[in-house]
Amino acid sequence: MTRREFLASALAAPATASSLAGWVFPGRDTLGSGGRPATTARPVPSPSQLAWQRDELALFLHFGVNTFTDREWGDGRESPSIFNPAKLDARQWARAAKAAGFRAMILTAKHHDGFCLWPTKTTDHSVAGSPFRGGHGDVVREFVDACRAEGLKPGLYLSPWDRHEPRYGDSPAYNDFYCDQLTELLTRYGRIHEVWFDGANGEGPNGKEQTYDWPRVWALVRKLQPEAVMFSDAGPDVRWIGNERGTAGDPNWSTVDPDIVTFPGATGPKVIPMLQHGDPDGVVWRPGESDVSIRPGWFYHPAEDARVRSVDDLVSLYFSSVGRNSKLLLNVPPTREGLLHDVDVARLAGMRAALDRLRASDGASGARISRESPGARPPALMLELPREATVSVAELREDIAHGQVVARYSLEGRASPSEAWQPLSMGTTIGHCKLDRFPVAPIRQARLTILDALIWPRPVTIRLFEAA
Ligand code: FUL
Repeated sequence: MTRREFLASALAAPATASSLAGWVFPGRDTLGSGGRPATTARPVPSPSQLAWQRDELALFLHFGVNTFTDREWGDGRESPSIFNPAKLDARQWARAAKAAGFRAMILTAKHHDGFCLWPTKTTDHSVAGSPFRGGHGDVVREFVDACRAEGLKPGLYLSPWDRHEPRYGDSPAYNDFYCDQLTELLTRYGRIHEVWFDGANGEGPNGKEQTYDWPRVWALVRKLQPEAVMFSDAGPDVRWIGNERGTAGDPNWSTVDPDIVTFPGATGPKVIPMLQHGDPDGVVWRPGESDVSIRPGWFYHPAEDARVRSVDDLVSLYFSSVGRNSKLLLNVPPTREGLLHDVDVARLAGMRAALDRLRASDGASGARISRESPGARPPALMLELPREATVSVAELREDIAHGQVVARYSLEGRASPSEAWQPLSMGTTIGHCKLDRFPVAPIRQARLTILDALIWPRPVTIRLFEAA
């Protein structure tokens, strides 16, 4: 069946000073949220944050000694001699990612076991002590080169928690060690686009206690790679979405109150809600990244070859992450050979094909767009399709370069002007991308109404698709 896409771009309402006068969205005491006047500047993304979000899809690669021990968390006592991915081909990873429409890849340069995938001067616990490429290998180098060769942006994960390094727990000494490792990674390999700080710590009550120096770490990254975004529970540039299921909150604001989650691994009753939903009144722009694995584990386990997510499942992940104003960081772990598994590669390709089919246009996208009535309050937008269509997916986008403001909307459709409007979907936030699925409805006209917004909304882009 053909999938048709309608309605390229549409205007919700102009944001002029005069159009703001006298209009208050229901439930807001002024046009600004939380009592702020509408003219108060709201947070907007930095150029790096904007580019990061527009990439929409990044591939996560968990790879290391766990790949060879069949574990998820190594204990740091693994011998480097077990690391020998005989057919490692980072170009194969990059080609699969690119073909599936991913724009970035993030590699675990070091996981909690402390084993380093690059020949570091900071420890012997690295590829330099392994049989890989005769002890002269550098997985980080091959990864970065492969990214560049395929036009993908490289990112690196450097686990703060380190179960091998004896200095872990001697806070100042380990912080020096950790910053030395970061310095190597951020000075040897050219531009790195994302630095990933994990919040996990499984030391337990009698374990080692390490106090990280996050201000120092973040300042070091800023100095060495000013255009990289830093990920952690606490950002500072992009935040963890609060679960590892690939599901962003609804609503999902890209702004947060920075006083709720102040360091990676922070706990407290307000932490997960803030990560999941953000805060419309938050003073910091810190969009959410949804990390999830294509398999049950983060690392490759042969026993999970039959448990790779289906194409439908991957498409659902796209809807619940990218389609909720988040970014999808999908983990696809290399095998012991150093290759992405055929099944995983096929599922990635299937996901791409399904998303392309969804978005494919048959040339029927010449819908007319009109304001329902000039100066409509609340702002509404009417769309005239060139013919009747059975739509079941809507894609809405705010231009987040100017911030995020829509708090609630409704989408309706009808087959002819003489009929009553029927609800298609209701939603809260839109942000960079909002995807709604709804029961197939034959319509000729559609109407988007912005029911609530922090300030008067700028143009919203609408597209309607036939999903099946
Ligand atoms: C978690 C880690 O403990 C997992 O092993 C994995 O790296 C995941 C992405 O983050 O906190």
